[in-house]
Amino acid sequence: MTGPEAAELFYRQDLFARSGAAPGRVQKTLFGQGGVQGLDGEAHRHRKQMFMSLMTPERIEALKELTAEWWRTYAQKWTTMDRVILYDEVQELLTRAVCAWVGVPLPEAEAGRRAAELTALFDYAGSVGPKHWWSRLSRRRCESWIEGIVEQIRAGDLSPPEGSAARVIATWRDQDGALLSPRIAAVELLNILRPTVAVAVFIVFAAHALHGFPACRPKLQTGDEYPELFVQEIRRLYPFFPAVMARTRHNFEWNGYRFPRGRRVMLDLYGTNRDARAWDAPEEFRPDRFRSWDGSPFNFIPQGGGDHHMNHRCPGEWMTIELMKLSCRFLAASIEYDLPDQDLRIDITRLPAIPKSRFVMSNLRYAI
Ligand code: HEM
Ligand code: MYR
Repeated sequence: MTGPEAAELFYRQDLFARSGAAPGRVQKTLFGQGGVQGLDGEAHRHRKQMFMSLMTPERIEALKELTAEWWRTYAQKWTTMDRVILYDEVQELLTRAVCAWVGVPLPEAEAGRRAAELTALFDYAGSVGPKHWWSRLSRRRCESWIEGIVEQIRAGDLSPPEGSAARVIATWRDQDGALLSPRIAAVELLNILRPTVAVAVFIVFAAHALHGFPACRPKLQTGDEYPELFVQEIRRLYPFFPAVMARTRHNFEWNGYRFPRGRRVMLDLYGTNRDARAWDAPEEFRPDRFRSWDGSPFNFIPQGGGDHHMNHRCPGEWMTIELMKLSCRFLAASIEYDLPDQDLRIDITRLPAIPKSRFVMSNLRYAI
């Protein structure tokens, strides 16, 4: 299904459920089993509250400060390198920032390996063959790593700060008053670590757009308003999370279509964001269109639609926007770089789609 009207239908909980909706291969890589994505009704709302409680302005501000610090450290390192592959570097940078933010210790010697494993969960989730198996293996490794952390917290051997995601999740009680099993707590903590590293995809898209639309660069260097417009247009137009899935709860009819009970239904996020019923010149990159966007929860849904608390809409949406704004400003205002010859075309044969070259920069200049 595609378009705003279909999106509104898809988020009706009397008609659609999430339990058993995600294919097994996606659960064994991207999502994990037993996490919030597959819950319905009251169990979902209670678990969702755990995520939403981590998204206060103060907590998001703390993540921004940590991330800005790592941008500065990495930029200094990049000035000494011949070629910087932005996609790979930003995965590692975000891994360091988000581990510190959630309260998971990341020894220096492990940072590269953990970044690669967290990346494999989303970067190869849509692959088949050896990459798919590497994604599954990474899921097992990530879950045992984080399960160990949860157990250390519960045993009192590790004490992450009050309000940090590791502490909130390790001590969260489900509706029946029981702690989450260590495995499910790990799946949920990974539901924060993995997608935060995945913001690297959007940051590479932002670098790509800065190159393709150079008139945007000076506007990102000054003022507070433009970065938000620019970031929203990137989230609207670049291809990332293609579709979400649910299952019908009953037989019903809608707009002349018959929906049999138990049928798997996909909502096209990518197409809805470019639907001509909601957007003028939908294929054009025009950040200014967001000055007059109506704020509908169903026409602009790169991270799902509906309500953040009541539906499955992404709880990390504000975090994503803030991390992107910060990163766009840094790319536009704090560093200068050249682009060596490379293939910048977006490779739409992979999931997520990224520029074929992974965005290579050279001769990077950074004045502290
Ligand atoms: C759910 C996209 C970043 C945590 C979702 C959904 C999408 C999505 C499409 C499903 C919506 C639905 O089923 O209706 C993205 C994209 C991101 C991103 C493209 C960019 C990298 C984040 C971040 C977090 C996060 C930074 C960190 C907290 C989650 C969780 C869910 C979710 C926990 C499940 C929510 C639920 O089932 O109620 N995301 N997300 N995501 N996202 Fe994100
Ligand atoms: C997340 O990690 O939850 C957010 C970003 C991940 C995007 C991954 C895109 C590939 C999805 C493959 C499964 C598609 C299901 C229709």
